[in-house]
Amino acid sequence: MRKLTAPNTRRRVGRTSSGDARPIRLAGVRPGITIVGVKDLGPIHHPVSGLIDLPSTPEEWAPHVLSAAQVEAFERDGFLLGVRVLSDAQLEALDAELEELMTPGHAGQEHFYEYHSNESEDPERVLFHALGAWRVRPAFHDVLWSPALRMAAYQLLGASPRFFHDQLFAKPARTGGVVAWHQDYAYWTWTAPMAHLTCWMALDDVDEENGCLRYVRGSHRWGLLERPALGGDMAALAEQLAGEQKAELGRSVPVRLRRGEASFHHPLVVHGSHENRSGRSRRATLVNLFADGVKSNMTERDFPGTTSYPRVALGEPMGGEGYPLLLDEGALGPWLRELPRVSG
Ligand SMILES: O=C(O)CCC(=O)C(=O)O
Repeated sequence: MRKLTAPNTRRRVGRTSSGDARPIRLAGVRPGITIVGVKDLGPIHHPVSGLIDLPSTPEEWAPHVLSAAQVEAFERDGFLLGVRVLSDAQLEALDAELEELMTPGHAGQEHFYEYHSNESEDPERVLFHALGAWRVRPAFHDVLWSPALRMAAYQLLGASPRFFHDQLFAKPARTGGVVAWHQDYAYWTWTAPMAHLTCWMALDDVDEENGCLRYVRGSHRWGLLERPALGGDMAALAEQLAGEQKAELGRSVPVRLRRGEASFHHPLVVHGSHENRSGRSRRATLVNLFADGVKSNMTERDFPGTTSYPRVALGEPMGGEGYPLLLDEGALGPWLRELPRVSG
């Protein structure tokens, strides 16, 4: 395990996989001495925090099932807004963990796939972006097993959902930066075929003032475009668009959500977000998923940055320790196939 250098000699408090606070072991007491990082939660494929209900019967799942109208809206628009996913207890735990995770040098930072304290290309702006929190702290680990997320993922993928990776995006009050217009699959072609989905969960109330996410309705039918730099020029993607598509970009839909609510989007839907000039922060956690059976398309020479993801050999199904199956259609029973879902 890679070790972190302790910034000072103070004892730090971390969380065990059961969610209890405990001191993180220090290998030394002087500045410059190493500390041993937190346990990697990645190999644990069940909730560990005590914050998650695990429904098993159709009756227990029922409150989390999307209606036929919601599934149709997703198919038509490429996104679905306003699904409550996170409980108050989860939100409280996530707040505490996120504050710690946003401090560079925190215990367990070595388990992130990517960690950018600031990915904004504008020196006046800040965009925190990190992938891998699920391996580092229990409440973020357990977000994957939130029942509303798992059921919506099944219905919107039309197949058993498998976890791909998570993301944290945080824009501080007043100085928060943009996320340039993009399509997610442009960064994910190292997994194929395209059968992916994103769940974007608000950790603050979000609206136009604090730089909420915005979707371009129907853009999931535009085909795959070149990927821009996420923290770069908001409008860079427009260079690839035809006139009517540019007009649609101008009519993008603001994703107004209450804290704890989520939106879901298709891997080709064009989305992005403006600066946060308000006095409120804008924090979010995302879970990216794909249908069970999606394969690794990763060759050695492509896709810089992907080497920090759990490795799956070219042509093999994405699975194993890094990619847990979140809902097994075969195991849950025939009632599941009667639910409204996109035709996979
Ligand atoms: O949070 C944002 O503004 C951007 C999110 C994003 O890029 C995504 O959902 O893929």
